[in-house]
Amino acid sequence: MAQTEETIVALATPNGIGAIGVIRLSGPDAITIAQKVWKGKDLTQQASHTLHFGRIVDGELELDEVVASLFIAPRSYTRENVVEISCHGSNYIIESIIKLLIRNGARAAKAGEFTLRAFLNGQLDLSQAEAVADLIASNSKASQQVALQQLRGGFSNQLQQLRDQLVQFASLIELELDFAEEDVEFANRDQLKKLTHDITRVIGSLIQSFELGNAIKNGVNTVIAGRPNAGKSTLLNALLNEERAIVSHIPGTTRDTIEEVLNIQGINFRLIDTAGIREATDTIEQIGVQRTMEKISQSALLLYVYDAGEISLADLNSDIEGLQKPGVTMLIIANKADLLNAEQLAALPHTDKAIIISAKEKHHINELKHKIYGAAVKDQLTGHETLVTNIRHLEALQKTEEALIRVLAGIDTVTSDFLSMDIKQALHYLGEITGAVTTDDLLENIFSKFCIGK
Ligand SMILES: Nc1nc2c(ncn2[C@@H]2O[C@H](COP(=O)(O)OP(=O)(O)OP(=O)(O)O)[C@@H](O)[C@H]2O)c(=O)[nH]1
Ligand SMILES: [Mg+2]
Repeated sequence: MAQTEETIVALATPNGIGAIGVIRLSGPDAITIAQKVWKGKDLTQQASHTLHFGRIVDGELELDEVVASLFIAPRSYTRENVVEISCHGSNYIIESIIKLLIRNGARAAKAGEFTLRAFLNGQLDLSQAEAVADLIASNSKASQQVALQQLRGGFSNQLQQLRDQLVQFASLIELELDFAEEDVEFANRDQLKKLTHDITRVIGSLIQSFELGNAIKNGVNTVIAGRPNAGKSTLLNALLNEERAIVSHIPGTTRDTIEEVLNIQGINFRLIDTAGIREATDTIEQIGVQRTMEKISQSALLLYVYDAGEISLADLNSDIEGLQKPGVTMLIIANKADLLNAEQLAALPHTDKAIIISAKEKHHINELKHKIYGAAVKDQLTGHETLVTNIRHLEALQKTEEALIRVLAGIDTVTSDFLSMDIKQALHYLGEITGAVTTDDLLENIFSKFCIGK
């Protein structure tokens, strides 16, 4: 799909007015094309990794004073010749220079085409290329760290090792196929069993890491729900430390959902304050309650808030039971503790999922934040672990796992040709992650999601 003999051009910085704009050229003719519109030192005679001041000219017309950075193949992001022109960040200047370069032999780059070339030229593997997009999109320390780890190839190396081991076995089994009549076994079945077990275990833990990886990359949907007047909006405000939601003593104050992002230790929690859950008396309220229930089923974390002085233990238990949803972790928050005496406090349920707070007085809000964080991140993050954050990778890993399970099931019973097929399947899906196995559709799908100029 890539025509690497063409030289491509695009703006690498965001559209709009800025102090500077960077126009990137990549391809075999990048330097000669730049030279055609350049007034200054001869760019074709300069060393790699050097900067040059000069003017961009369109015949007699001077367009801008710029700095050109030279990267000579293969020492560049794309492994091709690259020139980056830093010009003044005016839309008019940027457009004029890009048009001029196109008139002189470059072609407008497609979305992600620079990174696609980096991949095709072996600078990055596929999961590393995807990490570039993740890094650009990262909006918290944790998501930046995970993307950087993936970009550096931690994930790829791990997969490559697993693949290498399997390839060895696959070739031994292939050999058996060649000697089918003689009933020989080149591939030791016990060793294969152990290897497949080991690999399946690693794949399994990568699959499990997705829950956290996804939380880090996309944030955690966190719903605050409970009966009217329990103090849900007060709690939202206390967590955000600002008066975001309207609070009043009138039950039914919050009618529509309110969403705000709270960052706890680098992870974004999307807090959703909802309408109180009760028997609705009017249509608007009814819609509000419906919406709350929908939000709960779409969330990963539920902060169930109740007024600790108001509700009976039986009602509490039935609320909790009614709100329990598969895949949704629930924290049980007893609110308005400031109104209770010691005896009442002692009677409240105490479990590791329960906490007693006063939203109004901001008591135990930090403890609650710890619990919220702990519900998403079971173990402390070191920043070096391999976490799967990409759905495409998750699906490929799941298919690998299925194939490996078939290998395990068949090792002692099925013939070499069936075994070989399942091993090849596993290899195929592992290869899809790093790009050892690709199709044009797959690449198109991945790189079209990039921005132009990356
Ligand atoms: N004493 C005390 N009052 C609280 C506390 N938290 C909330 N309140 C009061 O309880 C009332 C209801 O608070 P809200 O935050 O509006 O309750 P809500 O759950 O959002 O209510 P709806 O939106 O109507 O469902 C307000 O008068 C708050 O000031 C608390 O910790 N202690
Ligand atoms: Mg409210």
